[in-house]
Order: sequence, then structure tokens, then C-alpha cells
Amino acid sequence: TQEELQERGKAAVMDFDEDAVVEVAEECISAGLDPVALIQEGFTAGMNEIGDQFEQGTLFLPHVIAASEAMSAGVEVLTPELEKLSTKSENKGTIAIGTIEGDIHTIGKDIVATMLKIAGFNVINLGRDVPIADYVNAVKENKPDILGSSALMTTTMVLQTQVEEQLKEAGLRDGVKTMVGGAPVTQDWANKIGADIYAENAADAVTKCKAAME
Ligand code: HCB
Repeated sequence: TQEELQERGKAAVMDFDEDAVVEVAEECISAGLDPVALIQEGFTAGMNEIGDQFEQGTLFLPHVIAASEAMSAGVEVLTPELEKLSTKSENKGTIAIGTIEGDIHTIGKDIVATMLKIAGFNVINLGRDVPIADYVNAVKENKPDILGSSALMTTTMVLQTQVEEQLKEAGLRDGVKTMVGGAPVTQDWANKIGADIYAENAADAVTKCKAAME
């Protein structure tokens, strides 16, 4: 069942077992189960546990790296399947998204980018460790409807303020909606820095970006 598969997906990530993660992903496809739920309730739940154990000092960085490689391999198997879910409707709008300067965490941001693409947005993935000036240039050059940033650390989250400020300084802030997300980011933080959209996860990002385009 879907639940069993998710449990196995979570366990495989926590075991840093890339082969097992890939196997679960392949089974998801062959059994016609839900790849989005597998990513969210399975793989991501496993990564969160890894993060907690890393914080508690029971796991070390190589473990986190191994778990994230395993998860990424699973997401890679599922991505073509996800893209098939894509509604071939008209372009819903353009979104540029990247992980903020100083931050190399990409897994969540890439899931958000994929889900937005599936939902019919034209997505420009700016990558990771994106200098604030590059966000500003992306708005200047590509005129996206929404500019998203991802921050996974309390230390890099503060730079999301800079995106707001430098867009204002460049006179571009009114022409674009900003979205913030990442594990430490909250609705309160978004309100505080003046970001237009806070998304808790990829599904939330899709719902809120669609709403923002109406
Ligand atoms: Co990393 N790391 N890490 N890490 N890491 C965290 C983030 C800590 C919280 C772990 C901890 O201590 N508990 C911590 C940060 C503490 C803090 O806040 N200060 C931390 C640290 C400290 C570090 C290093 C500094 C460790 C070191 O070197 N000593 C280093 C960072 C170096 C740097 O960036 N300059 C580091 C490195 C790594 C890797 C490379 C080993 C690996 C990343 C691999 C990669 O991304 N390619 C990694 C990982 C995997 C994590 C944890 C375990 C999981 C992150 C993850 O992928 N989650 C994380 C612990 C945690 O977050 N609980 C830990 C799964 C995804 C699916 O969830 O939250 O990223 P997500 O994304 C969601 C959601 O937030 C939202 O939608 C996504 C999908 O649903 N969303 C957005 C995300 N971005 C959005 C943007 C939007 O606009 C809208 C929605």
C-alpha cells in the first residue's frame, strides 16, 4: 500500500541506502502509487529524522550527505513520473527560484521547482548559493511574476531580507511577488521582512503561487 511504501521510503533514507530508496521509487511507479506523497511523507520524513539526529549529535555530516544522496536518487527516479502528471495547460506564469547566498541546501528547493513546473509554471531554477545581486538581475532580465528564495539555515535566512531591500533599491520590488521558504522560515518571518508568500512545502507553494496569479 501507499503507507507501507512511504514507511519503507522513510526507513531507506534513514539507512542511507540509496539502492533501497531507488527500489522504493521504482515500485511506486510500477504499482501506480502517489509519487508526491512518497516524497513528502516518506523521503522527506526520513530526512527530517536525519536532521534531528544530526542536531542531537548522534549522526555526523557524512551520514547527512549519504542520506541526502539517497533521497536525491529517489527523487530523480520519480521526477519523469511527476512530469507526466503535468497539465499541458497554458503557461500560468514565470517563477524564478534559488537557494539563498551562503546556503547549499538544494533538495527542498528543487522539489518546489519541479512541483511548480508540473502545475504549469515556467520555472527558472537559479541554483544554490545564489548571490542577492543575482536575484535582482533575474528579475531585471526574466521579469518573473514570482521570485522565490529558499533558506535552510537560521544564519542564511536573514539574507532573505536583503532580497527585499535590494529589489526596492533597484526599483523592482513592485513588479514582482516574493516567496520565501525553507525549514526555519515561517509565516511570521515572511510578514516581518515583507515577503508576499510563505510556503511551508511544495504543495503549499503551488497553491499559493496559483492564488497569487489570480
Ligand atoms: Co544541512 N543543515 N548543513 N545539509 N541539513 C540542516 C538544514 C540543519 C537544520 C541540521 C541541524 O542542525 N538540525 C542545520 C542548520 C542549522 C541552522 O539553522 N543554523 C544544517 C547545517 C548546520 C549544515 C552545515 C553548515 C553542516 C556543516 O557543514 N557543518 C552544511 C551547510 C553548508 C552551507 O550551506 N553553506 C550542511 C550541509 C548539508 C548537506 C550538504 C549534507 C545536505 C544538503 C544536500 C543538498 O541539499 N543537496 C544537508 C541536509 C540534507 C540537511 C537536512 C538534514 C535536511 C534538509 C532537506 O533536504 N530536507 C537539514 C535538517 C532539516 O531541515 N530538518 C539539515 C528535505 C526537504 C524536502 O525539505 O525543508 O528543504 P526542505 O524543503 C521543503 C520546505 O521547506 C519548502 O518546500 C520543500 C519541499 O516540501 N521549501 C520552500 C523549501 N524551500 C522553499 C522555497 C520557497 O520559496 C518555498 C518553499
